[in-house]
Amino acid sequence: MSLVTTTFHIDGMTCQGCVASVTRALKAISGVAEVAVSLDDKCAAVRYDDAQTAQIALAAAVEDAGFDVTMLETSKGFSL
Ligand SMILES: [Cu+2]
Repeated sequence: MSLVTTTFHIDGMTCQGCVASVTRALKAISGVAEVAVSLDDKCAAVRYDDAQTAQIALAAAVEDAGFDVTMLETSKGFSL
């Protein structure tokens, strides 16, 4: 399986509760392997299997949780 990492810029996170909401929303998506959310940097790095999901679905999940999302960059190169 080949994993892709995408970094999202997320606006609207104000506390660790928001971080937890974003993390939960992303981890609920099948194909997501790893999520790292930073409140200070207002971003989330997501490692996922691009055969199972896509960055647009990840962004939509975060938007549904009530935050504004901008996709920053995607890089291939991780494999398990
Ligand atoms: Cu909050």
